[in-house]
Amino acid sequence: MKRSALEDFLEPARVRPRGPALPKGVVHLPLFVAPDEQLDLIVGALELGTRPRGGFFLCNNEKTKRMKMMNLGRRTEGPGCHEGGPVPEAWRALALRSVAAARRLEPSFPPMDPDVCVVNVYTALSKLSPHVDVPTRRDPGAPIVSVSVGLACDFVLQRGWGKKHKAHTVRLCGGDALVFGGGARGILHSVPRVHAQSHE
Ligand SMILES: O=C(O)CCC(=O)C(=O)O
Repeated sequence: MKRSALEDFLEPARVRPRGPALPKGVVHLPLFVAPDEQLDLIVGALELGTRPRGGFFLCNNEKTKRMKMMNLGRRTEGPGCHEGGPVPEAWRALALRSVAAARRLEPSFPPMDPDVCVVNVYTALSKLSPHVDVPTRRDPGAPIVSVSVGLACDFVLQRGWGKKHKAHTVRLCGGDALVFGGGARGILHSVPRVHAQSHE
């Protein structure tokens, strides 16, 4: 697909009012990724994702509904290995830049080495149930960076299971980054809704 045709997938940059406060350790960076860099991400993901081995696979189970996923990075050998290959250098640089920007608001974020990456392709029918991304013993507070390209979604964060823990919903639009780490590294998170009409 031509790069110019992919421009239709980009969200027009809109300045949004600041949303409600997020839990400590979670930083939303609206419009952090410029349109050109978003296109690079799509092109790169399509190239890697459509390889015969190690590319996108369909995930549809009790946690993840109707989503294409691709795993890249660290576990390329041994038990639990996958064949995706390393995280592209430009993506690593973007993750590091996001953490550096987030650290201005949340200086406690520990350093991280972005050596593992999941690419999720959502449609309007996709959903990701509440879950915790298990931290490694080596870097228990190392931040996670989520970068959005394309349609907007609701991203929900909650300190624990059950109603006594307030659910914080942040609307992520194309070009946004969300960083969570330190004491919030083990926060529950989910994507209950993708906004199909968000381009209009
Ligand atoms: O798509 C996202 O940013 C969330 C992904 C996620 O939580 C996961 O894949 O475990």
